[in-house]
Amino acid sequence: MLGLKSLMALMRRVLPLILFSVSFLGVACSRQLYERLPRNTVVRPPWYSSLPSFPNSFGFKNLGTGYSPSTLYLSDNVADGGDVISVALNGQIVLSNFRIRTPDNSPPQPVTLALKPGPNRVDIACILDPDDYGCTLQAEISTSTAGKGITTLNENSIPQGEFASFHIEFKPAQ
Ligand SMILES: [Ca+2]
Repeated sequence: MLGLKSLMALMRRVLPLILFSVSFLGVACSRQLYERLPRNTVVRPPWYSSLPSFPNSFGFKNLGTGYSPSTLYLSDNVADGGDVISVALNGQIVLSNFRIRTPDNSPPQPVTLALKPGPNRVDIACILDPDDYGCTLQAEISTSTAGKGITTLNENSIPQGEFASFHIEFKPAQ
């Protein structure tokens, strides 16, 4: 039978070896995991697309993104006059009868966009324009939070009952 003393002596000799093996295996595993990570993790920022503008762009620029879904952040661009809008993506309503606010009054309204590769049509309808200056808004496309993307605004206000259109071009990032 092994005495307690000799058992302790054995452990003293064997334990460092066990610890070393475990830590070596750990390093080897995480190294292996690291090797399998994709090499390219650069996030492609959104851009202004060179697609032709719609006749009813009302001054909106076309936008481009490498990611779907991307988020469109919407705010009132001029006075907080009570503009109410609806937004459609490729003919499907994604935001209905929403009252936009200026950035100092409220954080921008996020709208998640599931995009198809190529051009995607965004229609913004001016449902209500209480101050009669038309609907004036800014739309920021971002792949993360508001303030990290690029913004377009309609230079010409959209009269109540009309809608403005622009493209979001989706080119999947590699
Ligand atoms: Ca207005």
